[in-house]
Amino acid sequence: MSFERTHRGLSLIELIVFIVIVSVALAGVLSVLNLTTSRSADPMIRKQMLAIAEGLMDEVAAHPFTWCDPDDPAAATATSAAGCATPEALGAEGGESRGSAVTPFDNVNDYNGLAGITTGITGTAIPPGYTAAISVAQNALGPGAAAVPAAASLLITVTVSFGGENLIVEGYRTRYAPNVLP
Ligand SMILES: [Ca+2]
Ligand SMILES: [Ca+2]
Repeated sequence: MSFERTHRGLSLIELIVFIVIVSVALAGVLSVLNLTTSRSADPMIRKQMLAIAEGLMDEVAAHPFTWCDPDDPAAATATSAAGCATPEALGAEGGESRGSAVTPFDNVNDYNGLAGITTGITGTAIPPGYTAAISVAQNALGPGAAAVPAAASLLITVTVSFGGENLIVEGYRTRYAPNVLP
């Protein structure tokens, strides 16, 4: 047995072949990584959209859900829309607008149809490029006989957009305390 033969190192040719094979393999792996990154949504943008949507959802759901407009004297006593001089209907009542100092939105349903939102709950601007829209609709909640009827359950849908991307958050508000005013 020859000592030189069993312990000889790599030849230059073998080394070059090794480097070429590793380079080709690495290029393949990197190109897959590149493709995955470029086609996945930017996580920062998604997180920002979610934060905006959740903030708006909290703002809407924190409002009263009464039969009468809360400005109506019967708002705290009416047990149906028939008992109101100004019943609460889907959408804003006359003169109401979001964040108004005089006649602000005063019910969950007033937010229905609000679009092009660029401010958060505190009135401060949300980051540029993001916009939001809100819809509110009667929607029965729960299965069969146990369902909360549509008249006592509102589905709130907040849609936040950035570029061509939309993120939708849905939540329910039920009439658990119809006559309670803030
Ligand atoms: Ca109202
Ligand atoms: Ca309304």
